[in-house]
Amino acid sequence: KSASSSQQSANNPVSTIPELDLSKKAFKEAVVRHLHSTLGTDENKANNHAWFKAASAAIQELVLNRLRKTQKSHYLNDTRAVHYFSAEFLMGRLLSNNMHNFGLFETAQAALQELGVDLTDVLEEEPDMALGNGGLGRLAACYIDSLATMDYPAIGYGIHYEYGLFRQEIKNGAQIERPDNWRDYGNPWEICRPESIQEISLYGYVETKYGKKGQIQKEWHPGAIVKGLPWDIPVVGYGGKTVNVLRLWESQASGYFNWDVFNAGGYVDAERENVEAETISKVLYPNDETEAGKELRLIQQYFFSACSLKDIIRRYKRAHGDDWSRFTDQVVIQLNDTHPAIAIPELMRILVDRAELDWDSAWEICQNTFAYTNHTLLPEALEKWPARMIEKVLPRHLEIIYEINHRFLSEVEKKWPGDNLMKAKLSIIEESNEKMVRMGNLSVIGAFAVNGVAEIHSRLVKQNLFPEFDALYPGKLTNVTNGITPRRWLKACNPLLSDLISKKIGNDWPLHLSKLDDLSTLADNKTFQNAFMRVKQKNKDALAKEIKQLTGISVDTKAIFDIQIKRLHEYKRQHLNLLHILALYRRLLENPDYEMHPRVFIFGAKAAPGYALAKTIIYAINKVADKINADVRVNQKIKVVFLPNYRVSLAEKMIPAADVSQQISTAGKEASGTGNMKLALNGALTIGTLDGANIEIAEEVGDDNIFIFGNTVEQVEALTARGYNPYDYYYNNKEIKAVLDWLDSDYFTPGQPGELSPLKQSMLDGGDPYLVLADFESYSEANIRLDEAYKDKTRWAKMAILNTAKMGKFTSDRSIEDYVSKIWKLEKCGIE
Ligand code: 8GP
Repeated sequence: KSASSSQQSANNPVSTIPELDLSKKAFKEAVVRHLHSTLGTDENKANNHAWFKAASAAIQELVLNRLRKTQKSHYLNDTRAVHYFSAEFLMGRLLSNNMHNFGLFETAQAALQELGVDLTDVLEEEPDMALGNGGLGRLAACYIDSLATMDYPAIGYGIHYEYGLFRQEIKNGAQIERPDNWRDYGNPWEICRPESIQEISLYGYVETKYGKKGQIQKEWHPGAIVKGLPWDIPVVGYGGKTVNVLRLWESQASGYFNWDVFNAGGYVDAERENVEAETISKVLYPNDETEAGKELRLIQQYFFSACSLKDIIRRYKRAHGDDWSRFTDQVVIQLNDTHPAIAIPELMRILVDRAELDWDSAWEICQNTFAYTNHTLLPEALEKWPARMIEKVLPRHLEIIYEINHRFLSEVEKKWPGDNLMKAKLSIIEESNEKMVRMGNLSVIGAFAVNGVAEIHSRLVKQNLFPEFDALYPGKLTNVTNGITPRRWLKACNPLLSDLISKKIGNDWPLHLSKLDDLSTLADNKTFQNAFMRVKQKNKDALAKEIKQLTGISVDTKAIFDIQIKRLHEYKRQHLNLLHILALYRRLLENPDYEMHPRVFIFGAKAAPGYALAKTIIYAINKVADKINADVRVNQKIKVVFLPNYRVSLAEKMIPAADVSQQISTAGKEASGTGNMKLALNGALTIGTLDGANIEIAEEVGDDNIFIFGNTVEQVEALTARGYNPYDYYYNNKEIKAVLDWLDSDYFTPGQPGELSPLKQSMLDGGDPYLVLADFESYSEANIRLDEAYKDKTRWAKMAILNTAKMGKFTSDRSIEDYVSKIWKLEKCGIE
């Protein structure tokens, strides 16, 4: 077996599509043609950006060819499709990915070389499509990659934000937010589709009328109409056969825009009084895990949900006319968190008010159309909208929500007669001071399936978040563990490791990731260990150059590269990592012979602009970094690096170079994590808590190949139930006390004592809500185990290889197959 597979060249094109010319000659000609005819320049004048545009245009020719074939095939076969509704798609860059998916990367590299151009420089010209915040948005991008790769009919629906997630600069240690103008010089991939414009309504009032048979009819007289202009981003499957679409809506003023009503809303910040309809798709809310609480955000959600529903119904009607009976055979809509949940009452409105179906028939269609994924248990992230705000923006929808709720509460009454507390708990409406609409409850009631994103998370969704719903609707709540696309997160981002793997086990692992398990037999093989660690070393050398260029900091590439990359949030506990760094610093100052392998702590994280403590943590990391990196007493042993503007394309450079992956959230708080999977896939060892998908990673790699520490979910629950007091740890552990007190001094912020005190406060008087102090000691011990393991080169190499080998489960292809078999019930539609 291994003899025949090792004969396959690592770099074989993956794609054999007869009608496409994938030769070097053809690619070269296409690039030059586009340089001349699309960009109006020539080989001598073109800069890297022009080459990027020309190369993208050359690839886009192939993409569009396959897109046409895919769409025709889906149309002729009248396929059932999944419609992935998501307020975020964190796509990153597309050129390298699309080249890889057509099996054209090496060809393109050689072709450009002959033209005197370096592909690496060309790829750097592409801005990230950063239309998302973090995990949820990147997950959506991985899922549409897998859907196309596995030939499933699917379409992603979202918002064409003019500004994606802010660009982060670090000034004197602090985060500064700058606008992200990702489309300044145009986007070579997107296709504008004015022929598919949709119009949606906002504001106004509802008129109650009586129909011919005396039945009550509702008519919504909107106060404003907004146009949605679709932009299509082709999504190329691996192998280039299926090309699906991500359709993103841009808002535009329509002729019918009623400025008076719109302005009376006064919903945008005061300085933007001259508000235009375009505002709706202007910016991505830079919040992760917290609800923005802005009317504009509600309008964004409705805008893209309503445009997408209209688009789906237009397509359905083209094939089935006014016959609604087959709608749920053809259409399934996945709600990526509750952001698009307003689509539920919107579909009811269309069916009842427009199509004039009776309520029960409409509700049956609705309940068989939607499925909902929950991504977080944090109470502050569970969306709620003031009823008054929905009434103003979407008056008819509020009526429909009340009606859904009324009927739902009579179901509750049947199940738990007379139990008013139960009704209050499950009701879509929260009767607080201000009446609120709970989007989570609406989603559970309106969907036929609800899933969490890792085993433990789904269990907690059932046990803690929605236990009564689980009793009321047995079987509705389920799990689909997250996954990541190995095409982007290994094949494309780590070519050296990919080639090494392909040489050993053949080159079809990007499609069948469990084949990586064949590497397990090589984990003890000295030659393979050396080759594997040589690749890691080269990737570390490359990252060290990047670090130098971005921050001016020189790092020892023989040190352990220890990486924590994710959004900045207290529950993710970057400050636990920081406290440990401070502890090491103290140990080294007190005992210069303190035994440890040199280590570089590398961070990447954006904080929500309004999240003060998260910004303080970034500031603290940078201030500590300045001090440690300049302190000759310790800087041969530790360095601290904060890489600014963490994003998909930076992750692609960091992940291949990681020795250690920090996954240290408070148990029960991180729904899944996906960075944990990417890092382990690239041979990094995890130091982590028993939280989210870490638990499943530990099951796959085995306890010997991961550093687990800290309180478990049960222990966290018991500790908080007992009454957790962080001062117990502060007074009982000298090291904890010393490093926390250090934050009050001006040691790290010369002349400015107290700048870091809020961080200390949060962990003492603030109650330490994420149990940093409770886990500190265990974390510190795990770090010692890790350090010892690293000193044994052979042992470490074996562990790293086994991490890569055992990641098969975490391909997003497996997640998609789970969704397909448990929820979506799709069939593949192979394209020629
Ligand atoms: C994230 C979860 O925090 C993470 O554990 C999980 O892996 C990821 O979703 C994908 O399932 N949640 C979010 O990104 C999130 O809730 N973002 C919304 C507030 C925008």
